[in-house]
Amino acid sequence: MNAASIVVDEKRLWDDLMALAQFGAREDGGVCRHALSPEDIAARAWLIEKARERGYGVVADDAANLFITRPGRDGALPPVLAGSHMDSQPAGGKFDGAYGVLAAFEALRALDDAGIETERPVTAVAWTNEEGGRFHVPCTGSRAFVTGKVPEPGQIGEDGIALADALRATLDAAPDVERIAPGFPIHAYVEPHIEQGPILESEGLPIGVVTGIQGVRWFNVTVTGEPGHAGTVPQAIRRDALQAALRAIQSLNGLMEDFDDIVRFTVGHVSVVPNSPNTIPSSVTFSIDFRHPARDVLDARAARVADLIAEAVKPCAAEVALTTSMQPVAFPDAVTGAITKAAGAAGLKHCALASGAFHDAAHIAAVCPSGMIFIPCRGGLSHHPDEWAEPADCAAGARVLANALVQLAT
Ligand code: HGY
Ligand code: MN
Ligand code: MN
Repeated sequence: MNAASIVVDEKRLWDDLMALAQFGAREDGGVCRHALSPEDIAARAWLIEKARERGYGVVADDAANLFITRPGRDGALPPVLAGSHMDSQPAGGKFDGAYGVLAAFEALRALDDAGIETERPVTAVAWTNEEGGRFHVPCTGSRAFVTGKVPEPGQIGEDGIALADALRATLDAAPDVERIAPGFPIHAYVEPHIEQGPILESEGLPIGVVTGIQGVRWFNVTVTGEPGHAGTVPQAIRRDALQAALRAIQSLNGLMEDFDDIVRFTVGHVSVVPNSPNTIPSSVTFSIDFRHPARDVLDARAARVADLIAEAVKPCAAEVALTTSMQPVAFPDAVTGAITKAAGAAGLKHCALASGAFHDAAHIAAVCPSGMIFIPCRGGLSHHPDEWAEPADCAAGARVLANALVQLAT
């Protein structure tokens, strides 16, 4: 039986995707499954049970990354990993992250069904807190795996709970899952994911072979002014933190201007204190998400952010913290080639494309040859309740993954 003939079970995968979407289901059809939340804990328990039904090994590390392993002929060899994340955006969809974890799990079952034995173990992984929706430093799990320790365990989530406490509660909820330290040798990593962009759908292609991921800089900015009565304090002496923040964002728009439309600059999170219509804002916190494929552009513009904000907010003050920095990554031929070969063997049209979104693969690429498989999503829409992928495309991506895993694990 060769890898090209692997058949995944489209219905089994689709049923799993719809079942996982129930954990944190929103009334509008989307998903809100914050990292380490009760919904995430329940989803993990659901997946652990399915893995045990198959006799796969299940372990979790200190960052609550979940590893589900199908044995290979030589258990001493570093495994090939495949997966993504199960946490979602607050108004997220059914497929971002979830597809990658379940496509990897389906690939393990497809290898069972095809009676294929690999040389190396093959492991499906669910990384913790990729999105950063609750704990604002994203990719907690994949960073922990690469560095050997949980990043910023003291960071406080949107709900006031510290990351370390949320991790402990999650791990304690599955006491029978063996615990390991973060990080172990892996041979290769493949992350299946929806494209979160329009290219594959507009080109009518079921598979994207991802060439790399653009770089990212996240900042957290706190502007401090003076509270006061909206009806009595003269404009001339106000230190209005919100007006100052608006000036800063306007200046940042100038810094991030790009006639080639390659720069991606977003202020997506703003909080105002005391957030009352008739009180002058005393403090405003806002996020900066800045992305670009070229490191020199990232470095040059990121270096100017703090000074530009300090000038723009006067007479208010500002604190600017760089909270996330991901360098652009290019995936090696060893993995992109295996994915391309797998797509060809499955008779699936495909193209090479870069990822505008970041993924755990951006970190894992630092410790082993990594790559990604994209499938189309409707209208390129993601980070939205209406996010959608077709069952046939979900299955096609899992089939390419299974074939690529056999190549990489043998
Ligand atoms: O923000 C991102 O690029 C990813 O989807 N979390
Ligand atoms: Mn994702
Ligand atoms: Mn996402």
